[in-house]
Amino acid sequence: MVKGITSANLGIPDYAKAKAQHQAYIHALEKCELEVTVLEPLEEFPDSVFIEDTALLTPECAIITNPGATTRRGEARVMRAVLSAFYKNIEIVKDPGTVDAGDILNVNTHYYIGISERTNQNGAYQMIGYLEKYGMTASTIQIRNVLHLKSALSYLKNNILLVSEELLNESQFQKYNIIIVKEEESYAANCLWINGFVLVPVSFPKITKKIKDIGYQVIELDVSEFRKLDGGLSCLSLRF
Ligand code: CIR
Repeated sequence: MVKGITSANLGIPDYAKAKAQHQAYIHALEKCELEVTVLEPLEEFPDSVFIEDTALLTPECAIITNPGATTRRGEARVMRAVLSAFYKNIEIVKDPGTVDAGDILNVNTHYYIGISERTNQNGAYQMIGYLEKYGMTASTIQIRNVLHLKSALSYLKNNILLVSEELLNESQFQKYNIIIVKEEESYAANCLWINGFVLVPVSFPKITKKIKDIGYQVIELDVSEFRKLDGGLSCLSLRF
């Protein structure tokens, strides 16, 4: 993973530290009462630890993406075999469409798809087609300044949306109870609601307090080594 893609100027990840942080992340998922399957590392794909980008998992089907970074394409191919153990219905995004599932935010049966440097219009159309085939809905949102849509927001259930300032005015989000993530804490916009717990990156006291104040049990996790590769909390797992 130390050779993963990055736009951050935070240095090369410390591998031993990253492994320890990954282990703590797995324990946190288990604490949230999830059963965790840990896959074998793919040494030839340094970004494969960011597994969230390779597939969208819905209650009805798994959709394998076609990652926007060419060095990540092979990760999605591996996921097809992995997911066939869990899913009967598997769909695949194909060229010229590209999608990183880090660009897709799920709220109930709706999916918001960020159009980004990684996810293009064609990929989004394919996604929408698959989601509608299985009775779900989707819409697109143009994003700027962040890698993925979910780098800038998280859905915390109960109609609560955590949104960083740049997406505040998005008309599609006005129906939610919005918690604003200020610019200086923008990395913490990527949180993870799981079974009443919220996983939050450490060292973001303002947003941590706001989440605690609404009554959620917060688990703070250090993911500094993954941040060095533009990764956040949600990217390190696929939940279903
Ligand atoms: C990449 O650039 O693809 C990885 N280094 C980081 C991916 C992070 N994934 C995510 O936010 N869903």
